[in-house]
Amino acid sequence: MRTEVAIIGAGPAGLLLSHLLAADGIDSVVLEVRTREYVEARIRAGILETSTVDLLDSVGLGERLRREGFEHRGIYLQWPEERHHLDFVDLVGRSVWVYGQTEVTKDLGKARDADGQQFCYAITDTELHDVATDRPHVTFVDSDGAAQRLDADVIVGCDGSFGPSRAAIPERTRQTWGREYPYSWLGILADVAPSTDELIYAWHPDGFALHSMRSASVSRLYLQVEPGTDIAQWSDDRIWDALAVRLGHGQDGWQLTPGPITDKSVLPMRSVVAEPMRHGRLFLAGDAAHIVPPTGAKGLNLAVADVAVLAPALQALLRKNDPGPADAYSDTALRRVWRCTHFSWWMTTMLHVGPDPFDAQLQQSQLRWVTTSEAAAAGLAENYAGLPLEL
Ligand code: FAS
Ligand code: PHB
Repeated sequence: MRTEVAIIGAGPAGLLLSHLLAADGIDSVVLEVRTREYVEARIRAGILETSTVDLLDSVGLGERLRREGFEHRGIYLQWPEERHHLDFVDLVGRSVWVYGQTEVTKDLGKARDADGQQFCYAITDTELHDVATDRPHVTFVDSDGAAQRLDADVIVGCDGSFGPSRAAIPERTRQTWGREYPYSWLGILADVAPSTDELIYAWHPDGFALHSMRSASVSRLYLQVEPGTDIAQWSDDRIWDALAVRLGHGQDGWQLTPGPITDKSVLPMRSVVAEPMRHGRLFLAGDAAHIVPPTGAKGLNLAVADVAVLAPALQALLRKNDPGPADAYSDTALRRVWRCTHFSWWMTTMLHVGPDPFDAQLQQSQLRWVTTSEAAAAGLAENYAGLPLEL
């Protein structure tokens, strides 16, 4: 098999990259270890920044998003006895959209099918070869058990935090920064109408809680729990009771309405940044290069921003023989990666409680500052809703 760009991973980064490359007439093959059904059903992110929505719109992927998604002006920050709305539109002129990553992935898959995109799902034994040469290739075993080789001009690792691409960059040239946060998120999906019009991020002595949503009849909520929490220890009643306490049920007449939980999982909280995001003819995009804690709703949006910069760089390299943008890709992408890594850390450390009461005092002061100072609120709004695709 031969193609111009071999894309490893059919998550948002890989699918959107293949779509952007096709718009420039560049051929790609997408390789994916899971089945398509599994990838499209994987419950993950829920918030799209303005830049992401504008990009999806520009490539014909905004219609269902704008029909079925929810445009939000901002978020609520909450702590015991207080709840404050930050209006991003008033603060920085940008809104955010609630539209599940599952839906983005389905929309991308449908658009790629219409384009005749070549996919290889349910593969195994993915290996990258000769990435430092101008004739790189990928070997793998296809879903029929046949050994395959895909020759390409370029390989892009969009294979997430556990894929092989990051390790294909030699140790001697790779630098990785990381932080494990001392807490995890217990996330639930529930068949119940959201009890709020916009997201509530709540600080509470018992722990952080977040009320998000997926539709008018499906809510998405999270609780701070200990790392390594056994989900079996959390009955549905215990989850709803903890959410009610932390989100302020009964405060100023507000009620949290529980409902049937249809999915629950525990998500570790960590930051990872791997530099560089390019080695020879191998480029990394999305979670393959960086992981952020979901508190800032940045993961999916960063993956989009990476490929929005990478696609034109590959077009310049492969169509105009201009290596400049590709040579600049890693530094360009990493400026936004580090900005989002900082913001995700800032939101996470502001809202998650730990054993030290001094930290709790700092957090409450920070929350009061962000909800009373327009300058501080604009800083949060700019990072949450308003970053341009390229910094
Ligand atoms: P993805 O991980 O989505 O896609 C990588 C793809 O590569 C996967 O389909 C994988 O199967 C495939 N792959 C891996 N190894 C391979 C191999 N050897 N060969 C071929 N294919 C291979 N972000 C938020 O903003 N908010 C959230 O609430 C949120 N929740 C999350 C919950 C979980 C459990 C996880 C893991 C992540 C969450 N994220 C969240 C972050 C998430 O949305 C990512 O940022 C987003 O999926 C990034 O997209 P990709 O870079 O495409 O990586
Ligand atoms: C979600 O809806 O899954 C979500 C929203 C905002 C976050 C994290 C997750 O910060």
